[in-house]
Amino acid sequence: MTTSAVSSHRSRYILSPALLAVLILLTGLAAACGDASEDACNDDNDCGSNAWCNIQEGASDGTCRDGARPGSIFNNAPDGIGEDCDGSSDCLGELQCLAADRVCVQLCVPGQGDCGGRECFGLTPDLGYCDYGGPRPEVNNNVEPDNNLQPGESYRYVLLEDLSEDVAAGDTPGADIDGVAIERFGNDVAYATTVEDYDIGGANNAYADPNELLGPPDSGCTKANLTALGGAPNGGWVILGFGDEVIEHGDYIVVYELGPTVCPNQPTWHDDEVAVSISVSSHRNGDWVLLGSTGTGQNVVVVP
Ligand SMILES: [Ca+2]
Ligand SMILES: [Ca+2]
Ligand SMILES: [Ca+2]
Repeated sequence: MTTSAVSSHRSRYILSPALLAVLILLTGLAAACGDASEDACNDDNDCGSNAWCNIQEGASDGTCRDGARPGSIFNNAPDGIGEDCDGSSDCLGELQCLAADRVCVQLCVPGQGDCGGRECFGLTPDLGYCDYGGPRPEVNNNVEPDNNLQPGESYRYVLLEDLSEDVAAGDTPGADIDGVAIERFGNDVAYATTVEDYDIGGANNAYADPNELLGPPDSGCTKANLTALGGAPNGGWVILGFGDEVIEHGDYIVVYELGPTVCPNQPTWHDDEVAVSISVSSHRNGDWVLLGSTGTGQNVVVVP
């Protein structure tokens, strides 16, 4: 990667961890408080994390509407919920394939009551999925990670789940990730060394090799040496290992997702939202602990 790209990455870590945490919190609040109603849009990415783009049939653009995109399950496709899937193309209507369980689910916004009386299991504060009658999800966003550890166990694996609906973005559908780091006291102490499991899709995805996620970021903020996860509708998840390095309380997980946050020299790129979980296990159905998600203006999550 180029020297200038290195300095743009490194300059972010002059911030103290405490200040960075505050900035992350403020970024989240700003997103939560934003009112996207009536903003012009071409797709959901134009409307932020808690709104959707309403385009009338035959029109080329539309207006943002707050909240989750209305699902179609209550009027025409109820039998798709809970069915097995490998990617969201296997699911009916606007149902999405939940990577952790490989079943079709309806997305929802926690607390908005948009699951028709069923519970909305939150993946992030702004996004979740409606209870589909299966086993309680193993991704738990309400625990202290350290409380989940048995004696002798350590968190060693990171699960990234693409939350982006940006699947029509040419040959890089979904989140565009150069590398993943464990950061401690302002330094990247380890980069991913192994791809344990993955589901990366997208019919036109020219960047589907998950090995591009390994090692230090090397894209130089160009369209190279990256993995496009494919977007949530195409599966879009990967489990990475870090060799002997363990993930500790107070660490940051840094996702080098190629967008304006990581690459200020690319203001037209998108920051794509990615859910980040950790586990002691490399198994896809392991006991994953959701740390949070990256997205607009933010490419790190904190290990509490
Ligand atoms: Ca992309
Ligand atoms: Ca790379
Ligand atoms: Ca991106």
